[in-house]
Amino acid sequence: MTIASTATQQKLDRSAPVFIAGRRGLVGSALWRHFTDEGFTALMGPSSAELDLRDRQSVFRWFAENQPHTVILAAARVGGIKANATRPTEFISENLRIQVNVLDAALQYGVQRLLFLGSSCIYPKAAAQPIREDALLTGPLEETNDAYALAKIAGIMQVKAVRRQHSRTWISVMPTNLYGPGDNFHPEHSHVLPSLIRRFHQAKVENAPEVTNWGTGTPRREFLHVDDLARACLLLLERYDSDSPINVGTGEDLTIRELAEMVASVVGYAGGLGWDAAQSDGTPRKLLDVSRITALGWKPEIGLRDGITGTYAWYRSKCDKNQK
Ligand code: GFB
Repeated sequence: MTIASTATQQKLDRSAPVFIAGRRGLVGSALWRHFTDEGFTALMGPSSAELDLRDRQSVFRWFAENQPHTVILAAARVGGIKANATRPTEFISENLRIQVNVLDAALQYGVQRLLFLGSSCIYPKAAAQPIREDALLTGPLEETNDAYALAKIAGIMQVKAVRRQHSRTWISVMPTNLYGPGDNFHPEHSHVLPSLIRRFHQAKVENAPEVTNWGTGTPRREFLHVDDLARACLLLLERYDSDSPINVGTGEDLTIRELAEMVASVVGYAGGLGWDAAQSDGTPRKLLDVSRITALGWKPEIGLRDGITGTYAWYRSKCDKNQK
């Protein structure tokens, strides 16, 4: 697949209304911080209580009243491996409804620039590593998150269909596993990095001799700080225009065991590490090929250890506040 024609140069008007759907989430809040720092003065981000994106009528009414110029669709039902594996019905149904409502309304109300966020789990389980964008739909998906992945693939297809039929500059962006301040630290439903931060912190406070993590510790994952993703999103809105989704990651991965050791060291937990192999490992490896986005001039700025240190500080500040 050629990428020669995908680079574009269209600076966004900083005073035009930009709708960040999912503004309270991990990604949406990072987008809000970055776009504010970059001088955007008309950001819009109703909470889910103010606007339920699963409700088609409310979404159309909101677009009619607010007329956004640009849309970033960062709203989704998300979760870690266990949430995905045990709640596939909600993951497919809610994500499809959110996407179809927002994309249909954006089409009807003339939104020219739109960025749809997916996930690296859209690629086949056995995709060659690092995973290139053209691996999409070349093989079966990882079973623990196939419902979520299929919803995201449907979103990519809808973006592509609108581009083809209505000539809008809409794009799809596929980030690797994300983390950072504002993450969900739920012990069962969250992703691995916030789970480990919470578990090691608790073990340190309670002087626990050992901590047990899920799976074998052998799967490999790539982790991107959400502030690096936010920078990538603005750059892509201004510089990328193609039917193909584009990957965003660091290009480096590590085993879950290595990640656990790093989190334990940042938190200051000195006890032992155990593994519960009865829990799913999920996909064995999921490293993205990031040559397309790096060719556009973006690279990650926050190293994993520094990113975990900042995220742990954020978690501590929330814990301390809740205890007061
Ligand atoms: O972050 P995670 O849930 O997401 O799990 P996935 C990554 C790996 O960490 C798996 C292991 O091998 C887990 O078994 N792990 C070890 C843990 N301890 C824990 C723990 O305490 N909590 C969690 N959550 N994992 C998700 C997908 O897959 O990644 C989503 O289900 C989405 O669809 C998301 O794509 C980014 O990378 O396995």
